[in-house]
Amino acid sequence: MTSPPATPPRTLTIAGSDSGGGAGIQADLRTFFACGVHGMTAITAVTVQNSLGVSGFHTIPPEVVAAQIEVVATDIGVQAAKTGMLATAEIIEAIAGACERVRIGRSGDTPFVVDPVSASMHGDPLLSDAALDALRALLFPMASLVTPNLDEVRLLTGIDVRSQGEQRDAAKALAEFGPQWVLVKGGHLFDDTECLDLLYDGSEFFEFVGPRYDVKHTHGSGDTLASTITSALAKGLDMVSAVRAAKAFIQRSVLEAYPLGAGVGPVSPRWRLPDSDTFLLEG
Ligand code: PXL
Repeated sequence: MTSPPATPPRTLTIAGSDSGGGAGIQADLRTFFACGVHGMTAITAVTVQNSLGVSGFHTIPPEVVAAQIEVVATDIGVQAAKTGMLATAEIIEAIAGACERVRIGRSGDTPFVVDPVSASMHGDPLLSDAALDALRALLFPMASLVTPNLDEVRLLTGIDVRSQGEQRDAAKALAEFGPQWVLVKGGHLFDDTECLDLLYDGSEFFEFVGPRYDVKHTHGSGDTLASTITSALAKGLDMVSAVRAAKAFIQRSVLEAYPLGAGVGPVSPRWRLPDSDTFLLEG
């Protein structure tokens, strides 16, 4: 008799659903799968969305968001968690309470990646203005890592980053809110020929430089990066190694992005599954 497969590391995404399958929960789950971890979900909101943008969303009651976190953590266990679209201050308060109770985050023992998603790539808001305060005050101090892009940096700190020097200033300002690590993603510095992601632990900077790809289809790239880092942390990598591995993973996934609908298509981790095109056809 062969022994049953071992249980993989478990990861939890606390995020919104994208009906178009490009970003949010859907991007997180396929990234978790491609990274060899078991993905679980606490859904915060259901967006009405296609490749052209978000036309509306419906939020889940805060106590239901909290309950999703608590039931999976107490039964299945969580080796690392992440957040995406959180929508409202009330949902953020419920998440902070639930994560505290099940020891997700800095005061517990489970790494916690907070991706401060504020808007879709088309500019549709995914977080209320009132929720920015809750994000900074309640979730940032619990975070092992925060992963803002430059639009989110501007909303969170007021710093309008135009250069790599200002990227450092932003990292320092974000560290003041209490996360253990800050990753300021430079993807939106469109004039730079390279793409610098800057990691900071409050004293030391680590630079991750990659090529800037001129691609149209980048939907879900931030979610995919954060869920790859979460998967790597769940597997026991240290933060610098996790970010390095995730940067390589997202670069390849951006190159594999495909067109979808009339708008912007998603980045794709399908390259991790080499025979997925032919498997079902070979019989
Ligand atoms: O990529 C950020 C993001 C996260 N979560 C949801 C989204 C988006 C962007 O559109 O729709 C649900």
